[in-house]
Amino acid sequence: MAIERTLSIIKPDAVGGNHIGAIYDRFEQAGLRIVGAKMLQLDDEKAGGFYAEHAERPFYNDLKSFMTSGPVLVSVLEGEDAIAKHRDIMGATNPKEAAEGTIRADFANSIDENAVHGSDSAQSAAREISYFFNEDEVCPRTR
Ligand code: RTP
Ligand code: MG
Repeated sequence: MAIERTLSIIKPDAVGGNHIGAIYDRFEQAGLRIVGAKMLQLDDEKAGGFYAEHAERPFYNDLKSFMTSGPVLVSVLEGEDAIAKHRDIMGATNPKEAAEGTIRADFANSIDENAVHGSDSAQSAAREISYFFNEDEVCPRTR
């Protein structure tokens, strides 16, 4: 299995709920390494550009409002099969449909405020990592 990188966001509801440590623990327990991290207050333009693929969807404005409602923690996670592994431990978009023990089942309240984001493909991961991080802000592990 290939070593991959994926972009993770702990969304404003989970940052506000004080769940950063619990969610990072899930990543590390799953064998994912945090190789980049920063806390950001997004504005409408930065959140909108990130979710540009959803610009025509009815929930786009609500999604931007939510994502700018408080700080987010953006991280680059690295590990074997990291993109799919991260999506697995996040759980389904709608927490009501998320499998038991997943991050969204345990920390999200609704489909609109669902605690975390994870890249959904290698192509998205590459775009999303470079959207938030310069190359020198991602630190490969040396030990
Ligand atoms: P994300 O991008 O945030 O990781 O979530 P996802 O891949 O599981 O879901 P996606 O289809 O990319 O949708 C992005 C975010 O938009 C909101 N959404 N609302 N009301 C709806 O039908 C609906 N569908 C999507 C969710 O908050 C989702 O996380
Ligand atoms: Mg998505």
